[in-house]
Amino acid sequence: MENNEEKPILNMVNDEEVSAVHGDYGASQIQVLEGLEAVRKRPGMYIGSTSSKGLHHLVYEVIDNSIDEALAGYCSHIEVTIHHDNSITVVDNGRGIPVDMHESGKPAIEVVLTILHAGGKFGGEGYKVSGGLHGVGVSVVNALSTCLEVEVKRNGSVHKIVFERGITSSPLQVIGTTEENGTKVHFSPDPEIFEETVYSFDVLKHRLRELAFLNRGITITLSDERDEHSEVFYFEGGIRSFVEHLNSAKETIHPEPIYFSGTKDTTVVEIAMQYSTSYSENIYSFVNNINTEEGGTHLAGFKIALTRAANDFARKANVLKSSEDNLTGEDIREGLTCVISLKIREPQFEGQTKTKLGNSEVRGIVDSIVSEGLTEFFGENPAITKKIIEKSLLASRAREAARKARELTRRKNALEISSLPGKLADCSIKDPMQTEIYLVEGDSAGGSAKQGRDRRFQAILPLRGKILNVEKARLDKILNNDEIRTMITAFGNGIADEFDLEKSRYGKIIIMTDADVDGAHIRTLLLTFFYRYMKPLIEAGRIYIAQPPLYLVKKGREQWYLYSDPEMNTLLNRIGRDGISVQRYKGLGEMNPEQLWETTMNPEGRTILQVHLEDALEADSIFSILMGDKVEPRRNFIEEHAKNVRNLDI
Ligand code: 0RA
Repeated sequence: MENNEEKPILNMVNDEEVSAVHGDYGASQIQVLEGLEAVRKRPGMYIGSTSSKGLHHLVYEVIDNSIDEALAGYCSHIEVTIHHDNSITVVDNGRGIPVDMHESGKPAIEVVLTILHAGGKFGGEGYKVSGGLHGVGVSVVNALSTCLEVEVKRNGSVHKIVFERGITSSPLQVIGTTEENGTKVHFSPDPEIFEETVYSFDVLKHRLRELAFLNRGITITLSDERDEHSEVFYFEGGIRSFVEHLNSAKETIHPEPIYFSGTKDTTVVEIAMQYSTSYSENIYSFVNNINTEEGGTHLAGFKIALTRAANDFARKANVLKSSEDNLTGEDIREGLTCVISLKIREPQFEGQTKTKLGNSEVRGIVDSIVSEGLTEFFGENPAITKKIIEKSLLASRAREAARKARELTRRKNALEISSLPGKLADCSIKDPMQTEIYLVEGDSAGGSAKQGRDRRFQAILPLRGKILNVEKARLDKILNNDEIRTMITAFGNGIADEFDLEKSRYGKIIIMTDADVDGAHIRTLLLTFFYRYMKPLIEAGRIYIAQPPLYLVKKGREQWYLYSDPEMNTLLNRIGRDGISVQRYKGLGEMNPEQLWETTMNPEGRTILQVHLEDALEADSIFSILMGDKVEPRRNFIEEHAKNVRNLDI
């Protein structure tokens, strides 16, 4: 998949089928059919998966071609429509896919749509930005659609061609005249291929908005015919607007994002950055519109340059005395939100998920563009720069205090005979892969859980009251919080940059709180803490949420536990209300140890929800909104999501 060899896309089809479709056929047709069949046999190889993710990937694959047209300067508008039947239309006003005859004897458009990677061979030089991680081209979308129709407006005519499961069913013909240029692709994902064929407006919206941020000046429209609504994404400021959006729930320390850009040879670099009063670092880097989650040379170049420029300024301004150590990069990045976007000719993607940029020349290019840009900005904006440096100094002092606090915790642990917290009821099995720890709200529920558990593999840690909101505190203060220290010791992994997944004392960490607002709040506080300081636990899928029942329903000798209001309604509708008694559980404490075991803790019958970190960008924004300083975004978020709240108990 990595090479750009021309690969045909269908495997083996009997001769009758071939001639039925093509009439006369030659070797090249058979090749096409072989290639298509390969895509249909192993779709995961080409689009990652056949889940909902793969389904949405089809849309990105088509749009990427339109974005390429835009980057080449020929396209300004892209319209995406989700139809009633979950088919998709993408319309752009680019040059239109070429329709002239190709040397194979087929129209170029037919080659583009039936041969893998053929797109770039028809003048699509520029930056082949396409492809997200897969970048296989529209021919793959064609192979995986029951029907795909393309209309091209080009050279004064409207041309149309239709395919079924990748095979040409109606050859290219002219169906009208036009003054315009552009391409319209309509496709219906094949339910024989995809496990899920329903499109999510929100998922598409997220990526389309991101593309509009990353490619300034393009207008992208997303319309949903299923409920007749649409949104338009156009950002005058490009990645500056992106940073403003990311910081919308944060208190910023300077009014506008700092922005600079530069081009070296064929590499285009753009950076927008803005500091907020928060304590987290949020840098998102993109190469050819792909989120380079694992970083790489561009990110390294940025960090080196920022650290150097900030220290230079601090020394010159005498904020940092000659006797004092340099500020560390981490100190300087505290509270920084930054988007780095590169467009490069031949990106080398490395790493586990192929999202780490490997091109070594890029490090120096980004370093020099950032150095130049920042030195100029710092020189022209001394007041803002002082604020940034002062914040870094505070971060540096807090880091030193945190180091001492950590050392103290470590030494104390080494001295104490049993270093585990007294509140922890540990399990007897030591192999972490077999064990789990319940974080339980309150001492009384903690008591029930301790009695109800299977002590061989289940540990219980009762948490008293609300834990600290880590969104509003630096590490030194966080380490002084009892509940948090207890968790760190019990888990055994350490925290922040010292976190080590290998040292886990438990395989699962299960949050068990009451099904009311307080419980939800405690759960969010815990998740915020894990997200900011123990992220690998979430990434490894080790964090779970227990699902205690909401109701106990009794009728005669029978009884049922119900876990949601819809379940309750179904039950009431089916059996009626006669002769039944309903007990609404207000808190875990109302259950006796046996009930708690039976309904919530016994692996044989319980349901636990695994916490996923699908999209760090989204997660960061939600935690900032829910836990940060600004009231307005929080109110908006809650209003917007109130309809999804299942059991609000105030
Ligand atoms: C190949 C070559 C050229 C454009 C395209 C493909 C193209 C593909 C798609 C898919 C959706 N929209 C598209 N727009 C363009 C270059 C054409 C030229 O040189 O005129």
